Amino acid sequence: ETHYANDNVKSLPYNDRYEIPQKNWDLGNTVLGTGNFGIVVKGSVEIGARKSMIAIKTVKSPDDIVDFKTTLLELKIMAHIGHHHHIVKLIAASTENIHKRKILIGVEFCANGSLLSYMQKRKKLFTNNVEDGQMHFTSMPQSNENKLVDGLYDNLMVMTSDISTLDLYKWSFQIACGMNFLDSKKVLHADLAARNILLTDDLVVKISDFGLSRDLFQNSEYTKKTQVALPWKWMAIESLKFLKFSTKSDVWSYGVTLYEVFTLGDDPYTGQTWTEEFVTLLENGMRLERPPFCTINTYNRVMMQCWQKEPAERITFGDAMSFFEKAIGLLT
Ligand code: ACK
Repeated sequence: ETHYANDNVKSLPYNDRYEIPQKNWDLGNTVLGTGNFGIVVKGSVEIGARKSMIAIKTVKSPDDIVDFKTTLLELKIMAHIGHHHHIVKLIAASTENIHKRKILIGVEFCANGSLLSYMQKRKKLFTNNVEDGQMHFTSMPQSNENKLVDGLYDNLMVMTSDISTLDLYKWSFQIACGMNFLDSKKVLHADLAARNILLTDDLVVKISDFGLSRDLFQNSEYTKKTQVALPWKWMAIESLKFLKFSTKSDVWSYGVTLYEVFTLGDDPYTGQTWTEEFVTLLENGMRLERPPFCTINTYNRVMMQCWQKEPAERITFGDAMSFFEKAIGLLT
């Protein structure tokens, strides 16, 4: 069985090259969001002579051991894996007040927020190039730059920028790249979903909120706390049944994330509520249907292959990268 960095939180050494003294941090009052374990605020940090705008993640409630452990694990893993273009970049960290269970994690600011909220806002401004499950080349998708509306709506440029099928394929590719990198570093994500993917101002995907450990899922404190929040719609059969997590269960979640991407942020299995029956349905072959904005090919060769019952039969992130690289090549 593969050993993942997520499993030995205690033995994973803390790489302190990102440490910046607390006095150099400026935590703003703008709360960007609240996750399961952390709070994210907009702020800045001074490194040398340079002040950078960043997003700062802190422990949600320091009294809660699960919040603390999860945040610390995320920091340790981020500092351990180094940089990748499609993983949110760690800029600064502070563990000065770790004895008070306070941690600061400073990451690059992603102006377009989460991929999920971005897509949901753009639903009305979408150029679809897929019809009857086929790509239509007659109406070639245009890049975002060309789609900016000028004239009357000059000052609404960003709001009126359109997205097209091409963007969905690019994001699918970029998410696979980031996940392939995590895989190569033996790190599990364990909570891959569009809500945990960020978008920069130039619409580049950055995977974030990783570092959940199998340990935590097995921890009764965690299960108690997140009974409602458990990402069951994104979880593989073996994760639901045995709390078994692996790169292959991340691949399953990637498939569900693709469903979100190709529906522009629809809730998977809409209307379903959690019951044990859900696992049985999956075991009997129930799967998400093909979203309208991806081709039959994409659905059959990638999404459905992420949801093979047998983990070993699922595709790899490398396979998904090759597939989408080719698809984008055909689109551009
Ligand atoms: O969609 P949003 O506005 O963008 O809501 C979520 C929220 O915090 C909870 O995660 C936002 N957020 C998280 N990290 C960042 C970041 N590095 N840059 C910008 N926004 C962020 C996210």
